[in-house]
Amino acid sequence: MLSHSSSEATEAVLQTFYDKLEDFSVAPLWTVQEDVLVSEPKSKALPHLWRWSELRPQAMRAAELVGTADAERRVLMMLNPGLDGRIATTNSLFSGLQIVMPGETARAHRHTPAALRFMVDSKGGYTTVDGDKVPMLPGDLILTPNWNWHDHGNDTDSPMIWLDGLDIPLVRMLESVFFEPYPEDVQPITQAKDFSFLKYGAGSLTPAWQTSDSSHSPLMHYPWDKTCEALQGLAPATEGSPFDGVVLEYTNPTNGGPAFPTMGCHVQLLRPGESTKAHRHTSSTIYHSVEGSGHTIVDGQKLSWEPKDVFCVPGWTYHEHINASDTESAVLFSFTDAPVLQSLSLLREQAHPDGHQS
Ligand code: 1HN
Repeated sequence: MLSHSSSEATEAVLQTFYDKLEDFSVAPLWTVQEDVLVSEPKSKALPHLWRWSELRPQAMRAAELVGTADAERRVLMMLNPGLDGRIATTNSLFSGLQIVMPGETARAHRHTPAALRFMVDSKGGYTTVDGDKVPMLPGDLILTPNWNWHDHGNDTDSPMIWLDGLDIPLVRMLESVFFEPYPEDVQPITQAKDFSFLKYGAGSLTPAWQTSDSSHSPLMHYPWDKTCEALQGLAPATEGSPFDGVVLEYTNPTNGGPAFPTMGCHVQLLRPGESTKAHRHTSSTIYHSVEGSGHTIVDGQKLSWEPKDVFCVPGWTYHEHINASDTESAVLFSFTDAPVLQSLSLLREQAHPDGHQS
């Protein structure tokens, strides 16, 4: 008859054996089994909020001290306080605040991590993405996909400041980072201005003479006026999601998929006084409040946001949003690693059993 056997060795004998195993670059699974096969994930990343009122002066100070000739990119990285100095805002996502001063350029380069830019403060300026000069006004979302050449320029008289979002912690973990500087500081413009928007920006009217098979959205520019119009038009007509209010995804216009294979982008409107139900999902999210004030309760912790603040929700943490104003709508932009989890069959979502956290 087969049966489970019990251990006979003493602690001392076991320890000697475990020490000996190190000589062969092996280790017993059974002593760490509970750290590996956890009943559910527990992110090391902490819920955290970065205040615009604190970060903007630091970005301006960085611009006084460091030129774009010396810094490839003048970015203040938002490092999660739970991740021991890792270049990461959540386990898999990165966010930073980038500043380009009047007259400056940030030279052309390309890399395998994909990047998004959400414009926070500017009177204009641009990013050129593979020869397409994309204008950048506040609230605009700009994509610079994996291995696309990109350089930034400020041809206005006021600073440009934006939120950078990258999948760099994931790409580093997969040991797939490649980087290449462009041979010149600035790449040539080879397309009509804002070409991807001309070609794909009409949403449900897409070019019929060719098919797009790229893994990322071919649209590099989602201008704020369109986003705003969509939100304002829809909000009075629908309840939206119980967890996110009126939430829209920035989709690939050719197939309805996410902006990137590694990152999805959303914008959501919370009506005056609206408070959502709590849920959690294995994907992590970085939020930026575009307008309005409110709070998000993450794992029982209240993060109070003002316009232009940034905060993160680690994976598998309950979260719910509250618009604190009785008169104004609040709008949150966010990006998530959900497309990665989705494509690997690892995306799980769960509503809070009581609707709200206590
Ligand atoms: C990068 O290349 C940019 O191209 C922005 O503007 C932020 C953060 C980490 C690594 C590379 C950019 C970045 C970055």
